[in-house]
Amino acid sequence: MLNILPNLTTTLAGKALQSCLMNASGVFCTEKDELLQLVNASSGAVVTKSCTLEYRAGNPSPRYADIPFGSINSMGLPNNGIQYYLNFIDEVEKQSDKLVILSIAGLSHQENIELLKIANQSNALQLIELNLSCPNIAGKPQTGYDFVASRDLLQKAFEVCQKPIGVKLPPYFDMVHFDEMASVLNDFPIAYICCVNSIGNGLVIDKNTDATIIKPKNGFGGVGGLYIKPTALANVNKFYELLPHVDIVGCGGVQNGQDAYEHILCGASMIQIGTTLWQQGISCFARIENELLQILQQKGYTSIKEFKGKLGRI
Ligand code: IRO
Repeated sequence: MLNILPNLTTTLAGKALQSCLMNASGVFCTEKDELLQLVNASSGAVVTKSCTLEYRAGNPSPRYADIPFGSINSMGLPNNGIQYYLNFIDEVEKQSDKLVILSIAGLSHQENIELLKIANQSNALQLIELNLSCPNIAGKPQTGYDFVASRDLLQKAFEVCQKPIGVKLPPYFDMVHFDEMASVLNDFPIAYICCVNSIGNGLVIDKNTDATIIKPKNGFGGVGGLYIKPTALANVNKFYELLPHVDIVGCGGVQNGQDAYEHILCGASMIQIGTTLWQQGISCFARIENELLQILQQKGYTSIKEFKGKLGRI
């Protein structure tokens, strides 16, 4: 019998990629040396840290902590400003064909529109991830939880920017909210959606001190890792049903090949790795890739499209 070796190739927003694994925005992608390592890693694409118009130092430390089944962070959008990332994307385009996505997270709608206008001028930039879900800026709600504001922002975004735009969504927890957000997204030519950002405003206590484990926002921060896998899978799967023509990037709780496999079963075309990349470093891509390939081989699949979205129901 002919035994065809499986591969993990995929497409995202019409672009063919060698692997369906990549980093999640925010992890190991703020500085140029980190981004360069990601460009050279065994991953299908790279996304930058979400950026603003100007450099931001972010929130005071400690602002990230590993916790038993994941992580909590309140980084506060530390980044080097949009031009730093556009310059990096220019440089990479000359040496590599790895797709580098620019993540944008303005502190206001006006800032997002300015950022999109600047991004639109870049020749090398191919794809934008508009972050509608940063949970860690004191006094700023997550745009993705305000459906009217999300529509308004997307309306303006597609007026000022002709480049493909994907959106990073917060996790939703109510069927009505999935429907409402889907009906907003359905009205725009969204390149992809990424589900999910961290679950906002968790609280973790240090048992030795009886105090919060991180400092900003009185200890409240976004929760990532295994804690959020069921929520991430539910969001991927619900939006796969509601937005059948939009590519979905799954993000949340991917520690191994089985977790990645489950995201694809739920409908993901691409998988982002956040907490595991933070905890284990860049070698996690090759390990998870091998584990996922082994699962495909065991199940007799040769490509991810053969089982994407084929979640069984009982
Ligand atoms: O605090 C952050 O920088 C941060 C962002 I912009 C985000 O989108 N998600 C997150 O967990 N942290």
